[in-house]
Amino acid sequence: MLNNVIAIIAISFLAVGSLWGIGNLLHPPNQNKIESSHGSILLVAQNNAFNETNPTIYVKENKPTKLIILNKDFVKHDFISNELGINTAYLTTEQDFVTAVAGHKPGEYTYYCSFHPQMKGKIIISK
Ligand SMILES: [Cu+2]
Repeated sequence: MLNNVIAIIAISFLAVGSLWGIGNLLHPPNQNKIESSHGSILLVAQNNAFNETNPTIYVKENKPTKLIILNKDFVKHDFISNELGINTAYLTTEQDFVTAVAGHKPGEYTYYCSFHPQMKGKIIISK
């Protein structure tokens, strides 16, 4: 009897585990994209990248989205989007800066760190 219970529990775990695995295969977690959660976006500058992948930031037009830049590196970083008028000035280790992404015109914009040319990505404003 006890063996049966253990077997049922083991099979349940296997079933849940494989469903979870299949789910991830069908809907792979998208690493290179960031959407606002709870109305704000956190970008961590570390190892000369924003959130490891310099993700594309998605926001809605006419909806200011809070953007927090946090420097977790030992070197200075900044965050600039010329077209959207964002410039944090340089941030030192553990320094953060809160700003907003706001746009009235749907389109594709760019962001970058002026110290590290490889730290650059896109901001997409959609309707
Ligand atoms: Cu940088």
